[in-house]
Amino acid sequence: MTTWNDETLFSEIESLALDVTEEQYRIQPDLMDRYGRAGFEKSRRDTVYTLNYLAEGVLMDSPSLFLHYIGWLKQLLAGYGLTEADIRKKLELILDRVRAGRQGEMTERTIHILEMGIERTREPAEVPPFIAEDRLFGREARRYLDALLRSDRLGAYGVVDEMFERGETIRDIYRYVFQASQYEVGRLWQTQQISVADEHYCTAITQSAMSRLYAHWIGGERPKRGSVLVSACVGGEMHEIGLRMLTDVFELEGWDTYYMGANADEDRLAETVARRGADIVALSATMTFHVRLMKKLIARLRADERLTGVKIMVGGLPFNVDPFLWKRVGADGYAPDAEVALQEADRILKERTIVATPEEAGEHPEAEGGHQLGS
Ligand code: B12
Repeated sequence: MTTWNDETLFSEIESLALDVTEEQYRIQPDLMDRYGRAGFEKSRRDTVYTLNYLAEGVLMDSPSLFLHYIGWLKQLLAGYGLTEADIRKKLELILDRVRAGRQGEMTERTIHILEMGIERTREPAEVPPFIAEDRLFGREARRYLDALLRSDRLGAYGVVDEMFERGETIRDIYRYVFQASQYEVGRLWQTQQISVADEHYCTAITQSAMSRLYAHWIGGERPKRGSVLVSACVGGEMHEIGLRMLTDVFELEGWDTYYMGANADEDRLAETVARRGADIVALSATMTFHVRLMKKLIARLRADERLTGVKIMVGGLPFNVDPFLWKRVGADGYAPDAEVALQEADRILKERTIVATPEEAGEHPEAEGGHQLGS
């Protein structure tokens, strides 16, 4: 039996997942009848995810990261006919192995978080819709998403054009139409109301709708505030639209921004931050199992003597789940969305001005301003 202890927190995940899945299929042979060999493989893969979320919750001392995942898993698996008792059984089998390998503080924490996870399976896990017609721009968001879901690209563009022509701001279109519809697309995928292909299609059209809007504002008149933002997703992270929206909102507000997109290379990021003379680096992670990479990346940036005085802001799903997580990864600030991020950036920069040495507070002569996409 593979066990779990302080040293093997991550290294044994694959074999532990196999062991637990085999045991569950032995105890519940009906699972093989219902889902076959392919179902077994999916279950093993899900267990790898479960253990990664667990390990991340343990390392970050953040039970809520794991508890949020259990709620999400419960809703996801319900679509496949798996019950909360099935999830509980899996967690109990993991708990047995953690207890068997018991040693040290991390193991204690793991047991505690797992026990809470087992309780969490008993609670409701419904995610309410992200679009409601009685919310601000709710009708537009509804029409936009409906167009996407019937593969009507021009219809979706039409909703955006209509809003833009009647004077709604790009910031509002991003927030109330694009962000809301992306969240709703995620919910529809999770509850098996749409396929992965549908989700990819909706996302691609939203990316193109954002790009179409650039023609209206990139390169045009805008306020200039002389602050520089470099933004990137932590290594392995593919979710980049939220960070792109945030970067655009900063650009609209007069920042010079440099967007490095998904899956950023650490050395290139550090190099870019130094070369652009960034005031703030915005780092994004959506998948919880990237949080420890975020912590490592921040430590790496802090250790770079070219980057003294550069401030680091973080965001993305796990930081919204645990609003204190940003402190634990060593960031200077966090915001739940692009709008709040603007205020948070001001707060961070004000704080820097108060404590900065004269050199740190100075201008960045080498900074090359201007909004640039891609890396
Ligand atoms: C599109 C999408 C994808 C696309 C991403 C394409 C792209 N170019 O970005 C692809 C297909 C790659 C993808 C893959 C996966 N995805 Co996905 N994806 C989504 C989806 C539907 C939309 C993401 C999005 O555009 N959101 C809209 C933006 C505007 O919102 P946001 O990211 O939250 O950003 C805002 C704030 O968080 C904040 N913010 C973000 N970054 C930062 C940074 C700073 C510094 C600050 C201050 C603020 C900040 O400001 C942003 C703007 O307001 C979400 C659903 C969701 N709820 O987000 C699922 C979702 C995130 N995906 C999910 C999953 C499970 C996956 C996969 C594991 C699926 C799989 N089995 O392969 C993979 C993992 C890939 C990886 N390793 O990264 C789950 C995650 C669940 C969980 N509990 O962790 C979600 C929530 C779907 C769901 N409801 O189940 N996905």
